[in-house]
Amino acid sequence: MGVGMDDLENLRAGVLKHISKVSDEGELENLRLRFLGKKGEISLKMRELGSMNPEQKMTYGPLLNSLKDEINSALIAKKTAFQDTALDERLRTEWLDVTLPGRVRGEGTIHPVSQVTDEVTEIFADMGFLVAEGPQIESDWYNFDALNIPSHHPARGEMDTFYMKHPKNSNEPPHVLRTHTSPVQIRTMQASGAPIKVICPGRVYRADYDQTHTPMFHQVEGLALDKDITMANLKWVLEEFVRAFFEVDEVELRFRASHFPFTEPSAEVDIRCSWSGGQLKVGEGDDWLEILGSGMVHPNVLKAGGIDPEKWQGFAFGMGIDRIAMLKYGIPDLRSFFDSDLRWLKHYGFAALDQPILSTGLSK
Ligand code: 2U9
Repeated sequence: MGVGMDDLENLRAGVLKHISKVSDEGELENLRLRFLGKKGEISLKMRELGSMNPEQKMTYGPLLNSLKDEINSALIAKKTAFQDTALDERLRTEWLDVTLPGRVRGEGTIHPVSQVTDEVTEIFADMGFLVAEGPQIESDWYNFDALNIPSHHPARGEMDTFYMKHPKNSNEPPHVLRTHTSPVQIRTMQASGAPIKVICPGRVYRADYDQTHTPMFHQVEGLALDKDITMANLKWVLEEFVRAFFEVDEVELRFRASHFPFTEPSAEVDIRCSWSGGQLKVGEGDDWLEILGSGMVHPNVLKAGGIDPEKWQGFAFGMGIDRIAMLKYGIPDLRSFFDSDLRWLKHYGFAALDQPILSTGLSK
């Protein structure tokens, strides 16, 4: 007979002592297996009950059961104590001072080109113009022929075009970096037909470099086609634009006859201004400042866009976004726009939430 009263008492004292001495949950689990696991000491003793007579069973059965319960409770109590200690330790070490001020992060600024593009877009949107965009690498046809600039036309030479590498043995003329955003209007005419009111802002490329020219710059061009659009509509739209853009009540525009292959008649547009004190004031003074080119769309250009010049007519205009940004915000050198100098951006850039609120007053 492997079970005696003293045995059980010794076993009990030994197990409880072991439990009291363990130092972590892993050791505690090992103890549980050692005493209560399938082949644990208590389990083996339980098994011995099978070979006892009924009287012994009556005595030792309940004793073993209560010893098992006692050990179980001691294990659980110890486990709970470990978990409480661990939680206390976490609460002591893992804390956060929610009253601390946040870390200040350097904020970027909106580039004047982006700001002015948004301003121009908002003003023309107010007059019902949609925005269209297109590829910066264009075929020779979209950049020149469609705009009434056939091969050997002198305007091709004047545009300082960047040509893409020509594929070997190709009879096609090379693609170009677009020299104006006009191809976007051709594509828009082809895609949507007339009537149309769009502006096309974007990057354009010409091989030129000095204080007022960079090989990449930004243009916005506009196109309005309908049955009865005239230069009077052009004049009104441009006046509204200049008034809203330069944020002045009165403006005076001067249309000077000019020549562009894509418009007939064509006009360059100047605004009345003064430069007193070196600062530009629009709408007053005796000076004139050229800000854009414009005209009535040439019938050949309408045809290239798939539009019948017998039915539709309209105006187009174009201006340099960088140029009007320089004028409005007093930035002297165009080259500085593309230097990525953070000090320049901090000085001339706009706060991210400084959304333009320019409008023609039409929607008020
Ligand atoms: C289509 C038809 C006509 C766009 C036009 C100008 C006049 C013009 C210059 C201003 C300064 C280019 O950035 S700049 O150097 N642009 O003078 N642009 S009319 O005429 C178009 C365009 C597209 C289908």
